[in-house]
Amino acid sequence: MAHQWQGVLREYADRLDVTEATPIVTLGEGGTPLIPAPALSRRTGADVYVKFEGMNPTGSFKDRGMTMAISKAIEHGAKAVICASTGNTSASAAAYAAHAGIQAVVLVPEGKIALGKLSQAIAHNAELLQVQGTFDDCLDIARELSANYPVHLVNSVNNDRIEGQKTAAFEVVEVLGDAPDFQFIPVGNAGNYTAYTRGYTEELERGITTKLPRMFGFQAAGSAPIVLGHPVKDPETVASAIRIGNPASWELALAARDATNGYFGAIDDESILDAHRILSAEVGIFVEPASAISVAGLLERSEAGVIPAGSKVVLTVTGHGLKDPQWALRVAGGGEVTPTVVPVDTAQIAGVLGLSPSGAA
Ligand code: AN7
Repeated sequence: MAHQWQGVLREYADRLDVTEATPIVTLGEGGTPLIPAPALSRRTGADVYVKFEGMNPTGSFKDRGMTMAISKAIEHGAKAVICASTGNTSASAAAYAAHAGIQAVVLVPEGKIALGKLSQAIAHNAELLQVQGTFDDCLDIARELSANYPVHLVNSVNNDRIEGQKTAAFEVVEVLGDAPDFQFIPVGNAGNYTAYTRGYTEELERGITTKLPRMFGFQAAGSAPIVLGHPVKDPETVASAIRIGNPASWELALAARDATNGYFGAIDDESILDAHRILSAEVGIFVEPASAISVAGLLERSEAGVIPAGSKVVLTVTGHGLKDPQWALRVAGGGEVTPTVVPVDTAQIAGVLGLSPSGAA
């Protein structure tokens, strides 16, 4: 029988706070591919791999943390969970709560989350409220509700989320045999940046690896509080997943940066969409805009001369392109792709394709 991946709580039971008393709620998350990206290696002179987290059950890395957060919530007797979300956390919370048979409540900024993610939360029967404010407003309210009402908070301020998410670093190390030289990652609340740093640090402490990767995190230019050094009141970017003005794990992320000789940078929206096109067209991996910022960050840092030739580089791409697909139809500089319409006529279609007959048979 083929081996079936057991989900991160079972696969890494010895590395997580999971006991006999923990009811394991899993959809088989983790075990995602680490894909060599020769096109990006050629562009940068580095040895580049893409950790494709869109391959998780709900299409984002959030599932690694959600299996842990929902399992622990139920262990503690929770009957309902709550989160604020730019979309992916709510999709994941809704799916895992549905699987466990408990209620999920999700607060999202009105009109600001991708349709695929909204559809997921609704499909999985979450109580979804669109708040007339930003993600940061939603998180403040979710924290207040969880402090005063019987709803268990599953945002990444809950350490169980970070614990589950650190398993992605374990998987990278298993495949590469050591930590990479650089780990590139999108940053919103900086929970995942914190989680990868924790995972790599634990591997070093266990003597499995010889070094920590330099943790390179990227925010969208219109939503770059960590880079600017102050909260952003009205964050704006096409990368709706990381439209976050006051990151919850800000302090932890600065400590992680300092511990790894890391870096935080900002990338403008056009460069994010350019990187999205490169990753789609040259590597064959379809991601949502927030995830493409890892690629944009590598190209920008490579151009700046910071990435030595031959460096081992891992780009984590956090969410699937099918969640927010319309960006693929945008042409660089503006305008939309409209596929050519043709009649049911082989010769005409060959003509449109510029094909000449391949000769007599
Ligand atoms: C695709 O869903 O915050 O820096 O509420 O969906 O750990 O916040 C999503 C974040 C990167 C940033 N890429 O991760 C939410 C939410 C994608 C994301 C991030 C998010 P963090």
